[in-house]
Amino acid sequence: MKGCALDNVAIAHILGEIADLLEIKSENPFKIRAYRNAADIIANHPHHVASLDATGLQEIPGIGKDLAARIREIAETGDARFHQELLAEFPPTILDLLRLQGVGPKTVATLYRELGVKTLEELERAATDGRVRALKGMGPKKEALILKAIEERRQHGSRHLLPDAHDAATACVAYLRGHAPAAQIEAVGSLRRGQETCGDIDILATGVDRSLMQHFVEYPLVERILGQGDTKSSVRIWGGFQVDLRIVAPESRGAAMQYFTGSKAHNIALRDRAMALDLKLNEYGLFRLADDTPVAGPSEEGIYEALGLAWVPPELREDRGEFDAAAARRLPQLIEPGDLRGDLHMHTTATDGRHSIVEMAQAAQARGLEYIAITDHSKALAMANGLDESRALAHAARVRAEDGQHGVRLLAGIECDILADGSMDLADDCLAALDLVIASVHSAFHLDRQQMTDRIIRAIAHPHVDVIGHATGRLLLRRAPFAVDIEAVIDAAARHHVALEINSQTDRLDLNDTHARLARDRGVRIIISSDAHSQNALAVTRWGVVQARRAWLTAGDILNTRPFDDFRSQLRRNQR
Ligand code: DGT
Ligand code: CA
Ligand code: CA
Ligand code: ZN
Repeated sequence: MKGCALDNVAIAHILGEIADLLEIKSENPFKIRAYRNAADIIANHPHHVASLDATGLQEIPGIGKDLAARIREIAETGDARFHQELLAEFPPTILDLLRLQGVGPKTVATLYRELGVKTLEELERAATDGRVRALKGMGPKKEALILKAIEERRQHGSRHLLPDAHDAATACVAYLRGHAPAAQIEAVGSLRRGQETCGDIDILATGVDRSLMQHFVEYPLVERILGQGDTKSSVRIWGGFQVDLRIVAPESRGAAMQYFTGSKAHNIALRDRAMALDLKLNEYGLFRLADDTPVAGPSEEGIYEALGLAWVPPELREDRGEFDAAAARRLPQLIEPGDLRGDLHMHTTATDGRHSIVEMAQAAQARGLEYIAITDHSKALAMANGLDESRALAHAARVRAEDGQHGVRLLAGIECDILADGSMDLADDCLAALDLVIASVHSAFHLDRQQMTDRIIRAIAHPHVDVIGHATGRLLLRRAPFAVDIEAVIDAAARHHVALEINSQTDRLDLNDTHARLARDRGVRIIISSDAHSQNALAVTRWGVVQARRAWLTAGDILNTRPFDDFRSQLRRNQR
C-alpha cells in the first residue's frame, strides 16, 4: 500500500503546503494556523503517525477531527484531495517563489494577485522595474530583499547541504523500496561520496521492473516531472531537490554503482587505468577491448579487483591519491561514527543553548558517549549572552558538580572568542582555571589575509588555548571562508600542540576535507565535535565523521576517539 512508506516528514510537507496555499488564497487565518501547527507537530512527532487510526491521531494535542481525517487520507492514498484541488488553482512555479529567503506566503499572495507574478523570472522583472516597491506594504526594503534572495538562489544554484540531501534521499528510497521490496535501491553520486553539498540526488535500482518508474513519478513529494523514460527519469521534489532514478540490469549493477557514484575525476582516471590494461570500462561493465567479453560488472569489488585495485570507499573517490593506495593495498582504515568517545564542543542554557548541563550530559550518555565538555560562549558574544569571567567560573563549578553523576565524565570548558587583535576575550587566570579552552573567531571577518592569519596564530600561541574552533568561519551556501593562510595556521597548531576542530554543524563542516587531511599530514591533532545547541544536535557528529573520512583520517588521527584519561593527557594544557 502506498501510504505505508509515507513518513512523518512527507505528511507534514503536504499539511504545510496546504497552509501556504490557503494563505496565498487569503483564507481564514485560524484554518491556516491549524494546518501549519499540525505540520509542525507531525514533523516532530516521535512515532510514525501514518500507522495511527483516527482516534489515535485525535489524541495528539493540536489534531482535531477534521485534521485527523485529512491525515488518514494522506496516509492511505499518498495525498489529500483538498491539497490537489488547491494546487490546481495555481501554476506549479508558484512554489519556487515560496522557497525564496524572506518571501513568505503573504508576499507571494500579493505578488500573484496584484502583479500576476508566477515565476522567479517574472518576480525579478517586477522587482527591477519598480513594480514591487509600488505595492502597498512592500517598499524599497522588500524590493532589495527579494533581489538579494534571487541573486543568492542563482549563486548557489540548486545545491543542498549533504544532510538535507541525505534526508530527502532516504525518504524517497524508502518509498521506492515499499514498492519493490526485493529490489536493491541505493543513493549514489556526490551523496554516497559524502560531499559537503550535493547538486542533485542520484538513485540506482536493480532487480525491478519498469513499473517502478511510474511509482517514482507518483512519489507524493514530486512537484514536477522533468523527464520520464524506461530506464531513467528525473523529477523535482519538495525542497527544490532534483532526483534522478536509473534502473539497471543485475549484470551491470556494480559497474553502474561505480560509474554513478563518481566522482567524474575518479571515473576518468579509472577508465584510463582500464585502457592501459586493454579493457573498456563504462556504466554497463568492464569488457575486454579486443572482443567485448565481460570481465566484471555485477559488483563494484569485482570491477576494482579486475583493475588490480582494492575496493575504494566512496568518500575517497576524488582522484586524490586513492589509486596508488588501492594498488598498494594501503588504503586507510577510515574512522567510523562509533569510534567517537567524547564530544568537546556544546552549548547550554547558560548562553545560547536550549538545554541545561544535566540535560546535555544525559543526552550524551544516551548516545553512548563517555565524556563531554561544556563550552559556552564568552562575553564578546553578547547576542548569545556570553559569559564573563565570574559567570564562566560559576558555570564551571556547576559543570564539575555534575561530573560523573550521569554516566559521563564532564569537562568544564569555554568557547572563548578570539578578539580582532588575536587576544582572548577572557582573562588568563580564568582560562587557566578551566579544563578545556576552544578559541573561535565570531567577529571582524573582514580583516585582510595577513591580519586574520596573525590573529589566529596569536590565539594558538596563547598558553591556555587547547583547540581552535571552526577555523575558516565558512557557512556553506551562505558565507565564504574568511581570508586566511590556513597552511600557516596548521603549522602553528602543530608547533604549539593545539588541536584543530572539525566542526560538525551541517552548514560549517569546518575544517573541510582537504584542510583536515593537510592538518593530519603536518602532525596536528584533530577533534570532531558537534557544537550542539540542543540535545538532538549531538547527532550531527556523524557528518563530521563523513568529512574526516573524506580527509583520509583513521580513528587514531582523532583525539576524541581515545579513552577519557588518555584524551585528557593529550590536551595542550596537560602537556609539557
Ligand atoms: P553533484 O550532483 O554536482 O553533487 O555531483 P555528482 O558527482 O553526483 O555528479 P552528477 O550527478 O552530475 O553525476 C553522477 C556521477 O555520474 C558522477 O559523480 C560521475 C558520473 N558522471 C557524470 N558525468 C560524467 C562524465 O562526463 N564522465 C564520467 N566518466 N562520469 C560522469
Ligand atoms: Ca548528483
Ligand atoms: Ca545526477
Ligand atoms: Zn562557534
